[in-house]
Amino acid sequence: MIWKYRYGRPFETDAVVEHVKAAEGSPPFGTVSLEDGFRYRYELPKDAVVYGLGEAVRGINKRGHCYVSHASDDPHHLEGTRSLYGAHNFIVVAGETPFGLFVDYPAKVVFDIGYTAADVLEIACQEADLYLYVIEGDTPYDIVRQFRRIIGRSYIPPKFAFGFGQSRWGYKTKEDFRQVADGYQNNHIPIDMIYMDIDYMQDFKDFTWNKENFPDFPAFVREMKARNIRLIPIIDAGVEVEKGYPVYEEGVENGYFCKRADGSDFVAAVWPGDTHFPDVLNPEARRWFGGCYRALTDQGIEGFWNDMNEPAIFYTPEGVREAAALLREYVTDQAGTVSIFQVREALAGLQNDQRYYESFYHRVDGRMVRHDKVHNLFGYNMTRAAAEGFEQIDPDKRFLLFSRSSYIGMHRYGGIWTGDNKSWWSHILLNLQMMPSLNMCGFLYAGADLGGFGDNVTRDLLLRWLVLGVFTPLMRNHSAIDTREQECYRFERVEDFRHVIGVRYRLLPYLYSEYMKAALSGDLYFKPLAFEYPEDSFTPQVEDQLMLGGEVMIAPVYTQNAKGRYVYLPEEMLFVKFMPDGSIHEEKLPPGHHYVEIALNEVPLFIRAGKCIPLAEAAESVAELRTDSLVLLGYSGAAYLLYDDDGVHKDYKDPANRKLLKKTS
Ligand code: MIG
Repeated sequence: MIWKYRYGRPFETDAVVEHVKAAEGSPPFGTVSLEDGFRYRYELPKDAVVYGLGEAVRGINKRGHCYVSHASDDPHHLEGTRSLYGAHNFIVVAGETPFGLFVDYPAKVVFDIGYTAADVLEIACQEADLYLYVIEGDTPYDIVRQFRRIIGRSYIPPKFAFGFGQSRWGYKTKEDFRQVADGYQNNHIPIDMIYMDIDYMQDFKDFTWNKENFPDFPAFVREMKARNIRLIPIIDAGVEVEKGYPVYEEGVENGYFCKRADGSDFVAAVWPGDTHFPDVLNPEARRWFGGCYRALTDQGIEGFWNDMNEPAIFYTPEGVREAAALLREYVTDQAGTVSIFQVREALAGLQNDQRYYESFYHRVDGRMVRHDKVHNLFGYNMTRAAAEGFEQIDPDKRFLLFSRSSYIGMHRYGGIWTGDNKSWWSHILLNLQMMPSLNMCGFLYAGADLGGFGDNVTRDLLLRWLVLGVFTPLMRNHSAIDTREQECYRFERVEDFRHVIGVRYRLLPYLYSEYMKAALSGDLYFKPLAFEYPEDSFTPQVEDQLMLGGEVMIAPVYTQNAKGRYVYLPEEMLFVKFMPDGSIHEEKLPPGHHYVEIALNEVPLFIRAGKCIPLAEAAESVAELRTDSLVLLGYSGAAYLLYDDDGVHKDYKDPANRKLLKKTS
């Protein structure tokens, strides 16, 4: 059962695509006050778990802190961080009578989940112009599936996107990329993608490439593709202000950029210096910006990542002028009324100053809408622009696409990566805990920067993190410029990396099959244990294990110097370890708590009682993966429904895509 309440004049975000009849009166759970903006309040039952919020810090159970939906470019994902890049306003309160809430409101929303008062949930936003969806169901899992149905089918990437990808901020020339390709392939570490960060561009201009470093770009794209490697370029939100640059000229001429109050094009400085933001909330401008991706797809490019689309702003000319005036005053100020601390604040505060977001506008249905009122929709609509562009470029073909900033609704157009994490052990756990929450909000194609983006990686950290990454749909090693080099072949005993990533490819038919089944039926790929075992009163406490698809449980090691870990089994399971010598360790474990040993170079997983999973032979790329020689791993007598397709086109309904496999021995 779903109730839809309308308050004031909501902005149409297109997050929900299925018709839901408007409800009258007040919600069946909690109370709403419209006295001071919008305020929703609900008394939390003592042991109720609160799920959801997608991209956010802390545990799978969100209870006990305060979160703010406000797309933010923040590279410090700390316990106290309230806002990350995405705004995913869906939660499930899993008390005796479970229910879900979706706050469809595109500006800042505060979720106080037992922070101010331990047993009170309070959701607030500044203006009472929104839709509130209330979903009732038998279980939290059922509620999530109902929600997923109304927000529409999740994005489906091409199959190559389930391979392993290497990225680093700083790769610049053809030779840099060749070195990465060689580093992997000469060491026989599987790889399918190399990501191109901002340095491939001509002076950081979107939809260009550096002519000196890539004198024949399409030839280079072909060269890599012949090696089964796709190049995946980044696209930033800001378009450089430069006379003669076609994207700039077209945008200005047609009024496709965001405006200041006086109607002039808003200027924000990002990597290229001054830029304009494409007004992706305006359908016409969105169509235009989406069409720009053709400049690269025409060269053979088949995938992109959209960055800086909160949108991030280093500074604006107005901001700099103000800070400079303060500094000048400080220097000449005899009376000493301006302190050095004020100056420091002003300079540090130049980046992503809230005031910038209140000083530019979108044109929506002929009306000017101030950006901060719809802030959380920018990354969503930039990514929607790209996806709608691909639909024009080649409607039969799937493109790889993921974004840094997002809002629910974007899950239909692309995936996400979780932004600038760090090479910290705690961020492996954070990665794990975010995955089911993201899935609940529709984001199935997701992953973190494996090995960590900021800070310096160590070999053991990278290996342990990759073992989690084996299971995340997006499996990408990415790191920041000026950090320790993090490509797998940089470390001692590369055979361990070959093995761990190799296991990803052996499991790929299963992972792909489970992904597709989840996407096509609005289900979860990753689930908290409590969703599968609702009768088990211990499962709500499990914060470091996940169910994957219908057959598997994962429990990676995420602490340094550990030789293994404790794991909780709600039922008997087959404990499987992929050993570095290629053998597979199998051991039936009874329900309960166990300590399992897991060496750095072993990949563990658990198969549920009575189930089995398909396993391929090792391959070095998705293209080389053989699906005609699958073996089944797990309980004898078990059956597995395999989904497979060509990984390129969109004929998902073809009955030939589904095959029942039976494990006889
Ligand atoms: O200001 O393009 O999150 O993945 O490497 C930093 C450079 C801009 C932020 C992205 C990161 C990327 C980096 N970008």
